[in-house]
Amino acid sequence: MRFEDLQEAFSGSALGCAAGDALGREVEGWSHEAIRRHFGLLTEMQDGRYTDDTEMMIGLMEALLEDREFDPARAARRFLENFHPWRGYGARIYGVMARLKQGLPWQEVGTDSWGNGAAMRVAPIGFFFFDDRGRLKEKAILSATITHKHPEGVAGAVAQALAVGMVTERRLQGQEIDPVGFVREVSKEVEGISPEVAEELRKIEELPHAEDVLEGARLLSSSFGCDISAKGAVPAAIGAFVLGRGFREAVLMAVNAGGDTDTLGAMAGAIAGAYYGLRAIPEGWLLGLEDEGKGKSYILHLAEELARIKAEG
Ligand code: F2R
Ligand code: MG
Ligand code: MG
Repeated sequence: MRFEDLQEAFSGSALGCAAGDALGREVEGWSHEAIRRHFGLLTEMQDGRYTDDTEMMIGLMEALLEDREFDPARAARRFLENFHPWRGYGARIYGVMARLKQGLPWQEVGTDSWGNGAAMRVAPIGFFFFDDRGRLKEKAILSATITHKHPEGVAGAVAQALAVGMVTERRLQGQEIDPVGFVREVSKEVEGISPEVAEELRKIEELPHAEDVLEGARLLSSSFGCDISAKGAVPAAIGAFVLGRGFREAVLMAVNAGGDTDTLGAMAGAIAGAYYGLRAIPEGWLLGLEDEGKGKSYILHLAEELARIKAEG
């Protein structure tokens, strides 16, 4: 596999996640109607700051660079090292971090959470293991259970990782996505972990065509929970990728759907970024993204290093 091709997909996914996260941050928790009333259509990010979604994704990329087989103990250590509460974390994650700080092993710090936090950060597992579905699933489950032990929290992470992995594979093979087949495959793979999440995913097949971004956002908002749960958010994000024609449309549909907007943007951005590539991310969004410390240059560097490892085999 050519480094340049892998780099375009891996960087697109990682920075796509950060851009979607930063775009949605300002309106996290707002309803679709409230965003529409205030902005018409929200298209520009405020200050380019990302949230917990990207901070934890960075931890997974760092852990993969330390050990390409993925070691959950290293990932948990990175989550704690990178933890900035002001980025806005799920309520249960503060307890997870406190237990890690006390020195508890990673197997003992998580909760029975069905939140979308394991899915929002999982993109690197998806693109790094895109060529081995068995390992992709195994590592997505391992990475989820550090914090999320409820089957719906785990299934959401597996579905999101699979979506990223499958589109990465299609892109690298130069093949187009068949949306119905793609959704069926993802849904089938998670049926055994959570039939409830699998059922929500199948709803994507029933979505009508959206004329424009606002129509797509409205459809997502009325069809899915779009909330802090894995079951409500992951199908909406995958739905945004399926409905959107290109990276920008997919992310705008996700964010303007309302609800858990930073997370919907992060997940739709990670899938669309892997499929359409780094070059498809609007220049203005990339320019606006924070760059000091572990900002966009650092994320780009991590994605490039992962692509280099993959290219070397
Ligand atoms: N937390 C936020 N945003 C709110 C604060 C941001 C605000 N703008 C600020 O600046 O302060 N966003 C982030 O949280 C979501 C991911 O959450 P995660 O990682 O899944 O956390 P957690 O705590 O495990 O689950 C989330 C909540 O879901 C409910 N819940 C989960 N499992 C439950 C169960 N078994 N029983 C009952 N409730 C359960 C709880 O309320 C959890 O706290 C993303 O949106 C990310 O952006
Ligand atoms: Mg967040
Ligand atoms: Mg969120």
